[in-house]
Amino acid sequence: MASTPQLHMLYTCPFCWKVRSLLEHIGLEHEKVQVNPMKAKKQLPSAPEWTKVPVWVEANGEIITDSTPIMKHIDAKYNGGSLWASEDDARRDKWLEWADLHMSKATIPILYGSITSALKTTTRVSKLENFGFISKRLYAWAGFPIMWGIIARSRVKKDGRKPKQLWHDLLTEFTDSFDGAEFFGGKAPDLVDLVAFGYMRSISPYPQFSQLTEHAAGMAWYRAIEATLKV
Ligand SMILES: N[C@@H](CCC(=O)N[C@@H](CS)C(=O)NCC(=O)O)C(=O)O
Repeated sequence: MASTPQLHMLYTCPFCWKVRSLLEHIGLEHEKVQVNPMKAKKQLPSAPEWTKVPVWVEANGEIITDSTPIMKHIDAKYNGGSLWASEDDARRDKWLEWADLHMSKATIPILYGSITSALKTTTRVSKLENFGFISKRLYAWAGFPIMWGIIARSRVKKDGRKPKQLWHDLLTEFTDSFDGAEFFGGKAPDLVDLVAFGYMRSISPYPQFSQLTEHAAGMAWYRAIEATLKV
């Protein structure tokens, strides 16, 4: 049995970036298990019931699934629940749902919404993830027409906005909800900040991140959270 908790993850998965951001914010020691994307479904300790990453496994073997419940669990168990605590539960719940609904959907369009960005992203993903020798090459070439042609193009079309505009609108909407404070949580980040930050941070390994850095209020907030991470 492991002596520290484990995070089973894919490097490029936005939901895993949410949990990683919380772990780095509170400085919790843990082991990262980077699964092979081609074998994830079989390898995960939560399989066959739950076949998605991230999966959190406590040292005593307890398994928690789904990124937001994992974050609440970690905050409650290791951080006295202080990031989830709020003076206004309705506001917190509303914006948590907003981030999980809208920010999660904005990552694919910016990474795969045009042929050139899809090609750049899949090449980078094939280097970052723990693929086997053959599947790494296969993914770099076969992944991009699938992600661009099948998934991303229809999402961009449905939304009607350019992926960059979509992100800028989301960052404006989110930072406007701070009512002049530095963070959603006020003077310090709370769990909603870390959820939104995690989605945005999942774009950071790619060149498309430069399109987000042009949003002044969004970047001021992003950099302020980044400064709290203990890595
Ligand atoms: N609601 C889940 C979504 C997780 C998710 O969709 N993860 C993707 C990787 S980014 C995955 O594992 N997909 C595999 C599958 O759907 O079978 C969460 O927030 O953790």
